[in-house]
Amino acid sequence: MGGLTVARAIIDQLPSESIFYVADTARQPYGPKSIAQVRSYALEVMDHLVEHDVKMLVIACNSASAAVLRDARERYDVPVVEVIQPATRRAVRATRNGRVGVIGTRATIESMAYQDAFAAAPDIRLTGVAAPRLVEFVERGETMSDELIDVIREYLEPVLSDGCDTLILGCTHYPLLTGAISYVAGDGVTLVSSADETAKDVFRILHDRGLAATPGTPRHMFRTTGDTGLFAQLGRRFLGPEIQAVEL
Ligand code: DGN
Repeated sequence: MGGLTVARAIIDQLPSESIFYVADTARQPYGPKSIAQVRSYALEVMDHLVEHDVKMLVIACNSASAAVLRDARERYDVPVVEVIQPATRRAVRATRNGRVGVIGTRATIESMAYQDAFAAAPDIRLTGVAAPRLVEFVERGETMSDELIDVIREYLEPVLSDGCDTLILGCTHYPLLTGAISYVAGDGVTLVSSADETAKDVFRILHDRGLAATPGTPRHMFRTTGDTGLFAQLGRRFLGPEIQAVEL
């Protein structure tokens, strides 16, 4: 489901592009699963997309990006964009004091994928916190409550006590909690959304490689491996009205 925040950002930034989206809701959540398990699920979904002749693959999930990025770039001929590098680049530019926090699922944080991504910026100190409960809040539509604020406060404690001035929302569900996270983190902390930064990468690569669509009306297609009714209902919250016009 979280990938829909990335789809939203791509639709906003590249309104002529058509998206073929696969939501692996039958096997979600990826976050608590082992990296090996997430890797095999994600490669299966990407193989399916490539069979449908997509011109680019976007891994719209931090947990899946952490699990398959290296393999995916070798396995497919089309460009592969993931969500970790774009967010890292933005955070490196945004921080003024060299202290960056990242919150994500257990799979993402334990994979150390963000630590690897920041290896090229050794002066930056990274504080990573697994925040598994936040996905549950988003999926039940609870984006503003005292309980949510308390949970976020607890997760952000190490980030704030380390003096981080920049925080990566390292899970594609979290853009829907921007209000609550920003309320707890305060104005002094810049939030970096992996969804927005990934869409900028998609734009850059399509433009630079001459792969952009000609202006026109896009045709999006959304598929789910799970329950279509539930996907459509939750999808409206994640993506907005476009989900109504799609084939499920
Ligand atoms: N939104 C996914 C991510 O970016 O890692 C995790 C979703 C999940 O665990 N359901």
